[in-house]
Amino acid sequence: MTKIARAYTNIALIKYWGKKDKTYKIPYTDSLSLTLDRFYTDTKSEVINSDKDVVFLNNQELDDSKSLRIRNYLDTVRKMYSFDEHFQINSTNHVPTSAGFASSASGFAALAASINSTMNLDLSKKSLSILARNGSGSASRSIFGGFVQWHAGTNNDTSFAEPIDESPDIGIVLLSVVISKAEKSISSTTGMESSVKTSPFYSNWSTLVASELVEFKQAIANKDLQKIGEISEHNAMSMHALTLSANPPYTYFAPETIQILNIIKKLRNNGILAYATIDAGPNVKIICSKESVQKVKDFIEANITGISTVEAHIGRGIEYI
Ligand code: 2P0
Repeated sequence: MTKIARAYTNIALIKYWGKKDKTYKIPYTDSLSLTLDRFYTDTKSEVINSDKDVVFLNNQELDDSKSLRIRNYLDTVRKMYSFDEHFQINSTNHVPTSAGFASSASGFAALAASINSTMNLDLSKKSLSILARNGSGSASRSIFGGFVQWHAGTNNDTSFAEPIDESPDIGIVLLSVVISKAEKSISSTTGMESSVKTSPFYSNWSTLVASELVEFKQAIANKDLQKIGEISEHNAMSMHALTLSANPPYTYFAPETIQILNIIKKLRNNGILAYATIDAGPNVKIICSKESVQKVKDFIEANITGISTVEAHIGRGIEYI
């Protein structure tokens, strides 16, 4: 029987922002993420007697334009593993758009694992990470659970993710504050390209990531959640500095984004553990401890109207069910 591949999404705490090679999605720097338990994609792929792939997302067939990225990806997979079969893909996203998380990480990780299962490729997790990265960079990290490092590498064989600690006992909780469900106006792919080409600060990004990675891994080993929070917030703000310093400048921040950042600072001044990270959109994800999360949630919900929060914990790597 064809198995369903399940992949959880991840949040980068040391961000990936910029590609050295667009074809293979080879980044300029390593990145480090936490896989989350609440949000995942289930994907099943069946071989069909056709020369065109068919893609269903949440039980709805995608039209040609919407399925193009996935069909192009399947062409890449066929070329990499030298087979000709085409598929019907059935994918269900349990990444509520309302949670403010992108689904490309879990989506491409689940798709890579599903093809691996259907075609009996018997890939190692490393090869699976390489395969997922060809779909979307951040998907390379969703193969593993817990804290994961994506090694930038220099080519298709050397750019893959590896687990640092798949079940860390650190008490980290991620609170996602949803400001906007609207589609982002600048895709991460376009945003990255613009920062790489035009930000005068881009050359400093690699140096910063290299030193923050060392500190971050030490903080994981020391189970130092406050340090993890501090580095994550600084790294996220530095990534967003690469958008504001691009030419023409752009930002993913909304007015409420800044409002929440100020609240987080206020909470910290009152001794409550809370640090922000923000991806390519306006929503803020707050790094909390088991002890602080309820206080953070109550304070945010009481002080800002029109927002909702979703809590997530450490998630596992790829599963076949
Ligand atoms: C990350 N982001 O490390 C960074 C931080 C958003 C901000 O990876 O072009 O969908 O498909 O490789 O992985 C989002 O971009 O980009 C992302 P592609 P992806 O999670």
